[in-house]
Amino acid sequence: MAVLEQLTSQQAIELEDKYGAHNYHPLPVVLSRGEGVYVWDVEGKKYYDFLSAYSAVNQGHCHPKIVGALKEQADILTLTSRAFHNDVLGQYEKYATELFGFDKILPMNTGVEGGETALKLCRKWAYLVKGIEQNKAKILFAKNNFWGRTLAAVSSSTDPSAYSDYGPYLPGFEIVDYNNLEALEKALEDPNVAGFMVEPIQGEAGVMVPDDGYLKAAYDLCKSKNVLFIADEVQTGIARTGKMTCCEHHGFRPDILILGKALSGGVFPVSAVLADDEVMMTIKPGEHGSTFGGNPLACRVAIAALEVVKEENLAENAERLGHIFRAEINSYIETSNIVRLVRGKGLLNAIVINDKEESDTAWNICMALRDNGLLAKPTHGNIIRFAPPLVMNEEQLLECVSIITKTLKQFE
Ligand code: IF1
Repeated sequence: MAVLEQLTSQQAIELEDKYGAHNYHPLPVVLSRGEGVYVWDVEGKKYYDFLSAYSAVNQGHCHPKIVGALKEQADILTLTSRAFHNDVLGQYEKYATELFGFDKILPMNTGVEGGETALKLCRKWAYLVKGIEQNKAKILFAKNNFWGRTLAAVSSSTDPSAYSDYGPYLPGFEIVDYNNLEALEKALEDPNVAGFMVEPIQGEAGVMVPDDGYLKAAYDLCKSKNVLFIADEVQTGIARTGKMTCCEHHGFRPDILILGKALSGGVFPVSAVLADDEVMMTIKPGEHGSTFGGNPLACRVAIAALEVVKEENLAENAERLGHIFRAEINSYIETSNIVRLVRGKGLLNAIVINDKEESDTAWNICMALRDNGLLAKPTHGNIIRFAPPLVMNEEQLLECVSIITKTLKQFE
């Protein structure tokens, strides 16, 4: 077995700095262990994890049932490729399609591959079913969307740090304002529009929750124009917002559902696209795929990860604790001027710091939170996202609230 050296935080950071690409700017903390809602750094200091690997570890770090499934399957069969069948894939497909209520599922690995798959399905459907002229199909995206790092994803991005110097960009994409039904209705007048891909809550944009009724009305508008509503629930899915999917809050089922992150409990990359036959059956053998997608290890892990969400009532817990969290932070805001507002749904929340977007206050607050035993990360300068694992209990949440308010007081 490969033996790892015992490193100090300083040594680990220096190694990454010297040998790794500089495509991230992590908070300076080096983690070496996780369990449930906690992580520990290499010096043994314990923290509450309030990022959950960007909502991938909703079930908590190293959940014994999920890791147990991983270990058991790892000794039996890990990968066959889709050139052959395996005895886990079909069972996973049955379980997941019944759970989410779709005819079929297409398994991939990362979230962005889920997005790519959804867009390919949408274009196939546009030409083979809707009857749009070849190469004319358009797909709408919301301003400030984030769905990953591929060339297609950055081609639809409105964030210069995501798209700059990566051109030329993929054509056939159009941007509409988020949370703006008039803008969507106008864009839908174009008969070549095939789909609208949207996050039910925009994560990277700073946990932007749209107005009540926006999502359902957007879905209805799409239906009236025979346009596919593609829900990117890579971050909002798997109980994060208080229901299995965020769309469930609004009483509709998208035409295409993209899941990732917590679909594996954060054990390794597992993503999926769900749709009914009219859409899914437009892709024929050989027209899309992935070496690792649908591998037996992933399927075993995903079944376990979804079972944990059900067995431990994580959606209900996220809903209940989310209300408590926002109420507690709101009562703090009444007595303070450092936080402008708190927003979110379930346990996907963010606070907006009362300072300029370019200021480093949010970063400094996250450094102080780290020192006080809680890990969170700023997004867009003055916004801090708070997304703990959903296995948290009320007592732990209240302790976290007191760490957060105590820390914020240092900045008043
Ligand atoms: C990074 C944020 C989160 C996503 C939605 C698809 C994907 C993501 C809605 C792609 C990925 C990430 C990736 C991560 C940062 C991150 C993020 F900070 F940008 F906003 F989660 F909050 N759809 N989100 O949020 O999934 O291919 O990465 O598996 O470092 O890029 P992926």
